Amino acid sequence: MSNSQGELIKTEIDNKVKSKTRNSIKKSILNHLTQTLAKDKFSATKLDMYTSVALTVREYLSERWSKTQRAYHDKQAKRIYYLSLEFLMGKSLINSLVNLGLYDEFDDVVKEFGTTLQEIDATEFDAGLGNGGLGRLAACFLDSMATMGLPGYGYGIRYEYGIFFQKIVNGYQIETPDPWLRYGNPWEIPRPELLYPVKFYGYIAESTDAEGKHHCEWKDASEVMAMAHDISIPGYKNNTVNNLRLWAAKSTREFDLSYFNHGNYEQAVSDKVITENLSKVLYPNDNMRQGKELRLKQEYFFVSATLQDIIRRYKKYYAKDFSLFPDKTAIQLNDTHPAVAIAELMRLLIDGEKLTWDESWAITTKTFAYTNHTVLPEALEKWSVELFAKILPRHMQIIYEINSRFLNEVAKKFPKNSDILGRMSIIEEGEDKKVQMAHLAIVGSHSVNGVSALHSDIIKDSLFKDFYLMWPSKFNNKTNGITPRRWLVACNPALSNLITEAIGDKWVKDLYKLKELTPFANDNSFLEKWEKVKLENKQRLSEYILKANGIKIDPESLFDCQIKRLHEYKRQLLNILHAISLYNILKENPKAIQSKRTIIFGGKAAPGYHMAKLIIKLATSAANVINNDKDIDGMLKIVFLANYGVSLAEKIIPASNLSEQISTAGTEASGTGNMKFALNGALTIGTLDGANIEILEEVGEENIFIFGLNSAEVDQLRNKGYNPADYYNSIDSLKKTIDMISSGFFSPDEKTLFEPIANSLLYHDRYLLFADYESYIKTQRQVEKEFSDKKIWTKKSIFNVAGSGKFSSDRTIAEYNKNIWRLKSVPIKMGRK
Ligand code: NBX
Ligand code: IMP
Repeated sequence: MSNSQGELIKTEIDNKVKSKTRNSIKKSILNHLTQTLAKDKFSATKLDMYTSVALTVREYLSERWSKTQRAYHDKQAKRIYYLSLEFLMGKSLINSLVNLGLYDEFDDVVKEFGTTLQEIDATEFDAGLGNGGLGRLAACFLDSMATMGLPGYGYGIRYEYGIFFQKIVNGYQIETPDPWLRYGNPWEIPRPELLYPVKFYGYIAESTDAEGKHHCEWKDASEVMAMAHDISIPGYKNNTVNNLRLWAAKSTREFDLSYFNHGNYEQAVSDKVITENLSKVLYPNDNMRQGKELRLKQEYFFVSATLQDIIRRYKKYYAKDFSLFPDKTAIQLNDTHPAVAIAELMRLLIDGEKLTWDESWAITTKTFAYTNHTVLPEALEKWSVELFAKILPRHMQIIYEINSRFLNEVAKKFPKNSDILGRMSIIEEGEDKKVQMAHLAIVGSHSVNGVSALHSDIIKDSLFKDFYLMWPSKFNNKTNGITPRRWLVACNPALSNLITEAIGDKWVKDLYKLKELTPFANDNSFLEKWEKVKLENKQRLSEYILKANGIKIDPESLFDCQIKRLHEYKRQLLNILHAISLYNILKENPKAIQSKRTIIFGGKAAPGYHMAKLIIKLATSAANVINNDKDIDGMLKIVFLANYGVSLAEKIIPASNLSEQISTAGTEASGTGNMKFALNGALTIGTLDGANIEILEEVGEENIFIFGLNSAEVDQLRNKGYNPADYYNSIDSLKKTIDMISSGFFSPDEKTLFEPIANSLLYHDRYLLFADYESYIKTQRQVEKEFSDKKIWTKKSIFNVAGSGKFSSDRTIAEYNKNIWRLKSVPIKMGRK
């Protein structure tokens, strides 16, 4: 048999299998429409179609899920538990199909039903169970763990309401609730049998038994039940399906009954509602402490249920022998939000399993690892001791004991240094004593990591310097990453196909392979195809913008995007200052610049963060004035896209030319949006902050626009004494811009509206916008010049994609696994059951 005959036979077999798969997909969708939902062709809605398709996809997932979970049990594999208050999953349909390798088959079948996957996808709600980077990182990590065949579990809260919907009304942000579960969630499987009690309040009764052993009992506590809901996490074409387990609060039956027995039915019902409020809503603050009682209860609720579940799984094989626990269990804390787990594991081992303090502490510290995501002081979690002791009396005792033993060690290590004890204590002394959760997390973990090289250095050199001196080997870096499955294959199919045509498809699992694109930058026909893909993506986004905002933009213009949470340190204001100064230049001469520009903003402000909300109003107000000014000949447009989230990012990023990553150096721990843009062929304009530094290293300085002070220079300037007024007085265009803002040029009906913004810059400028202003403006002129040469820009776009290999979350997870978790991957074979 010749080679080509062999190929033919193989193709024929493939086609037969595919057609069989198509038939069974079609049968299953029909079955769900008619049997599960009791609909017919007269009554089926779009939602019914979506639900039927999703339930069909779920069948493929479920089979693999069971196989995977069984394999982990059979191998008694070591597991990694990723504990996070946030999982920003976005939509599941397309991603599941891509990872299952069934996209084309489903695409064909749904066409027979007179619809398309894109149309069905539009019906799905985002699972918006997170604020921003930290929550999305958790979602990317789950995808990578599954793709690498690692026994990874996500554990979190099944919030009934995710991050709020943002509407823009009259230029202002308005928040409305996100009822993502209203029409059911075909991706989750409720597990009513998996139910754990979680206690709050009450007091600790201490006693000593006949043998002289000390016992603590938690009495008079109120109890809430945690009920599991499971969500499948498919790996990319490898049959692995891991689990994301989210807990919902349920009231206990006894609780209801005690009132009921006394005839107080109404009270019973109202208490049930109050209890179940625990998992009602995600706190919408990112990088800002709030200190609310309900938040601390959420943290403990999910931690306690999770540890009970982990211990149940462990005990199945090892009963009461906990000596192997750290060899079978790794727990990664996604920031300090789940750090109470350290005290909870101690409690479960000491009070529950009757282990000694020393045994329990050895197990605990070998099990936990902590990831820090911020250096902003206002974001570091601290809980008042009073509140903590009220809600978790036993944990407060345990934390005091951990602290006292820890401080003894510190005193031994640093004798004659009394200041250091106060600085390192887990308890911050003062009128209102506080539990410093980061200190607890560091003391109770064997690994502490930052999320980019610079950030990890800052942690060692300043934020946690004392701890680093005490335990240098605990500290390490794990530069963040993103999953190329969602952030290229699924969101940018045209570019993804073009890349695969050029270099094959191995890059999807081995992103460093993108380097092989480099020589194609010299291939003119490839450059044309690349440019065409980008233009078509921009045309699609332009249509969306016209529909959403009623603004007509030129798809050929430079798409300049800043999409991220609204925060002063991220400096959306610096971008606005540039827009206004560019407007002033164009007002004098519309031909003064070389490229037409569309500035696109997207991002939510925390509902209580007034300055961030005012910045949104300034962006929309400036957009109104500038977009409607005939004098500038359409050379500049500004668009604020409402309700930025995972799904909107998937639309914007493939259409972007320029990625704005302009935080004050030393403030953005890493950034991951920066990586998504580079992977989709946008060039970055950015400061030497977070992972921007590593993007620069990977793509080369000719292919990125770096400006502004570096983090050492920022420190120096602050130490020297920074005076923003000096810049205002000496830079004409800056002065003019600030004066326009403060004098009401953009708010003619409310002249003083933006004064607080101008004043905060003039008199404080905590994030040094003025210091970086000139460098930023100058670099933006360079951007326009380079964008005007299509060929050079396209080459640089290719070099950005070619240099993005490092930023796969597969690489990040491989590093976590090699240095911290040390798990073996477990291959899953399908075939006969
Ligand atoms: O975590 C973000 C950082 O700001 C980014 O630089 C980093 O890339 C990303 C992933 O490592 N932090 C973040 O998103 N924080 C929060 O969303 C947050 C949420 C709740 C909270 C504090 C912070 N209480
Ligand atoms: P868990 O890991 O104990 O939460 O169980 C999750 C799934 O793993 C179960 O629904 C079973 O499909 C599978 N499983 C549980 N226990 C065993 C076992 O002892 N051997 C093989 N598979 C198991």
